[in-house]
Amino acid sequence: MTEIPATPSPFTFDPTTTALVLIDMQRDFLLPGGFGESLGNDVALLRTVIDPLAGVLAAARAAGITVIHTREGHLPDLSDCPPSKLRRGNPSQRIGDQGRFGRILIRGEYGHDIIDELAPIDGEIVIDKPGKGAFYATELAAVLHRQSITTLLVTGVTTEVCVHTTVREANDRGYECLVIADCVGSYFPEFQRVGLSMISAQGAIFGWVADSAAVIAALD
Ligand code: C5J
Repeated sequence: MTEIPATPSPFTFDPTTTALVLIDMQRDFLLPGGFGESLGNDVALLRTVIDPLAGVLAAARAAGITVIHTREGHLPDLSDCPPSKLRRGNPSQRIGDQGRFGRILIRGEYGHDIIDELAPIDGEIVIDKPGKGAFYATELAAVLHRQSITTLLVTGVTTEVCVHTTVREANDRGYECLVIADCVGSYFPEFQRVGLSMISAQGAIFGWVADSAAVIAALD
């Protein structure tokens, strides 16, 4: 067992039953000129996550920890996208429309894939998800069960949307979650702050929060 300093209390995990989860580190959300920016967001806030997350990913790979990447997106015919989701957002840039990096959030398009800095390598799991949560309508639960994973180190974007939804889903399924504070990002600084507080409040109601340095030191 490994113990690291965390909020609200030290977090203990066994690397052999732990997975590092990278949520939606996709070009559509992170690249300047992409979908995220077209919605009026400052992608620089999300891009601060890339370097610390690259460090955690390298440490996890060196330690032999299971690595799981997720991608939010839809089939080209949008049959897996509820009309309610399709109607949301800026009318000129909706899911399935042509964007600078291909059709927005459509599987197989350049913009849908993971940024080069964090690209999956052979043996890593990639979960394609149509929703915000990584458990909804995906094989994630089966993959974790098959690998006897009980603990998730959660990273990615955005803190208050897909990270939060996934952590909440994971809680209800009995997983212990540690959210790595500098490896999750939001377009909105106040959502980042409050989103992290909500995870660890009330004695870790959803999980624990720690910095990448603590996680990297523990995996060394
Ligand atoms: C959003 C996500 N923000 N990955 N997706 O729509 O958080």
